[in-house]
Amino acid sequence: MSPSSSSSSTGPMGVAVSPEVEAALARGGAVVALESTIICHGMPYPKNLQTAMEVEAVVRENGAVPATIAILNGVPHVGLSGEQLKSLAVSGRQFQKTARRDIAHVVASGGNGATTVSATMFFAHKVGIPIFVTGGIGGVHRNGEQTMDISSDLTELGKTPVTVISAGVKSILDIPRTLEYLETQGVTVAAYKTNEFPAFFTEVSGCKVPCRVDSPEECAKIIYANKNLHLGSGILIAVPIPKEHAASGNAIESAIQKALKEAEDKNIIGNAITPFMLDRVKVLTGGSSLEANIALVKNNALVGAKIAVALSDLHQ
Ligand code: PSU
Ligand code: MN
Repeated sequence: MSPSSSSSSTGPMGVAVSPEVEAALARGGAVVALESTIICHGMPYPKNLQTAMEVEAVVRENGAVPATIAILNGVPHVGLSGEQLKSLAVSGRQFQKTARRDIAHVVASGGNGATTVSATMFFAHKVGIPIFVTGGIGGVHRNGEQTMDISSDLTELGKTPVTVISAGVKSILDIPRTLEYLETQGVTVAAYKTNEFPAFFTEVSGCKVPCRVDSPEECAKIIYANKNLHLGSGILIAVPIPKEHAASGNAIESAIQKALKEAEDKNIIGNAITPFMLDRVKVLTGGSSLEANIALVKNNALVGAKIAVALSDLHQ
């Protein structure tokens, strides 16, 4: 299925913004950016389409306009039509996973790109969207001190003033080092209604964060201060998985530990480790990791939309 162009026109920045998103931005309304790697590479069809549509619906129900971001036929799009969303979901891995380093190449070759957190932040900032919701961000991989496998999501957070709402990072990564790296990059890391940084499928990681926030309004004030001072860096708001899904989260966590041991025994390293881990975790949990993943993304969308509304109110 090849993506079709929508009524969006490509603006002077070479980015096509949908009419709905453009209108919301013009009136200073609440807009929430959403990434597309999670659709094309993170979930199977048709669950990915169903989730993408539900996440957009949650954003709308809470008073904000969703802006899913992807590169279609070489043109970065901010805000997708239902038809475009479907094309992404059906195409899946045919859309190239596009981080910051891949953007120029995908655009120059007229390709189709599913944007990761780093690339989505870049485009969100370019068009003036300050809030971005996802499931989990990339981080420092285990043994990252040797492999130097550190996600460009972390450097993007250091240099792009967009607030990312996520459920923390998966424990297949090195969470303490991920937090150290974010500190080095000058990223404000806040945990939502908790003192601990969550580990995606579970509420706990054993890592405390210095900043705790308890309401969307409190988050909005931090974002406002960051903007007023021209700090130029991003903010990560870590929202724990909802309690009712954390039980299955604990089972998933033990599957992760088992898969990590298997990877070590089999000496699986480098870029083979993430696909190996994700596949093993899915098999070992009988697919329940996917359901927990969907639940936490929708919860992040709810919190993110409320933050976007609170921020827009502060600006009025
Ligand atoms: N973590 C998840 N789910 C995801 C990703 C990360 O729990 O889908 C995706 C996001 O798009 C993120 C990217 O930006 O993977 C990070 O990839 P890498 O580690 O190659 O930087
Ligand atoms: Mn990497």
